[in-house]
Amino acid sequence: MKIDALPFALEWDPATTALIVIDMQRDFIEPGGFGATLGNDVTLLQAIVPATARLIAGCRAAGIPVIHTRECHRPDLSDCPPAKRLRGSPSLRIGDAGPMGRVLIAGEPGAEILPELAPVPGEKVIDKPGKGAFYATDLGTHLAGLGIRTLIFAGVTTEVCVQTTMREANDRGFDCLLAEDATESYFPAFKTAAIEMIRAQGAIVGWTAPVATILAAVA
Ligand code: C5J
Repeated sequence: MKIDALPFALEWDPATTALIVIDMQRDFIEPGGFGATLGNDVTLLQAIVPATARLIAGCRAAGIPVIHTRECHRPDLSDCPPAKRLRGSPSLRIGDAGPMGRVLIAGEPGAEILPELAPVPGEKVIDKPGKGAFYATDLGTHLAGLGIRTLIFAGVTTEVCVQTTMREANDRGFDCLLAEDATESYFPAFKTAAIEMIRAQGAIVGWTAPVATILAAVA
């Protein structure tokens, strides 16, 4: 099968495809979380929730596995490098108590996925300490077990955790397709640049397409 993506049509097989939804957590999308403590306008990210929900629903209906990731750390911070925690001047650091519990800590309300996009029973949820979802997780083993070769990506933020994971996946031999309107950045220019980078040089990292196009191909 082919999907009408950029920079050229992507050949794919729904039977060997999974959707990865990156870090659609309250900590990045709601006020008072990790994203906001860094000084970002989190309302920008809220706009992609409906398109992301449609993409998830379409993939579920087509039997395409949906995998969710959460960027978060253990309560004792043993998996959080000091360089990550101490960098910059956020209003709250990782592990500090905030309005949604301890910032970016597993099990706290802020680390949860938005209720509108919540995993259903049986869907894989990967807690990751890094920006890339392959680093220090069992994602690679899980995908190998499913026989997955193509990955559709959605989530936040485009140029940080989404693009990092796409690059990790690309280096591991997966074909990667980014859903353009189901990903967002706190910096619109960075989203535009990331999309251009991904599909430049003959899809050097992967392909991009709107959710509607992906859903038409999936149906
Ligand atoms: C960031 C992410 N931006 N999920 N995390 O720190 O992109």
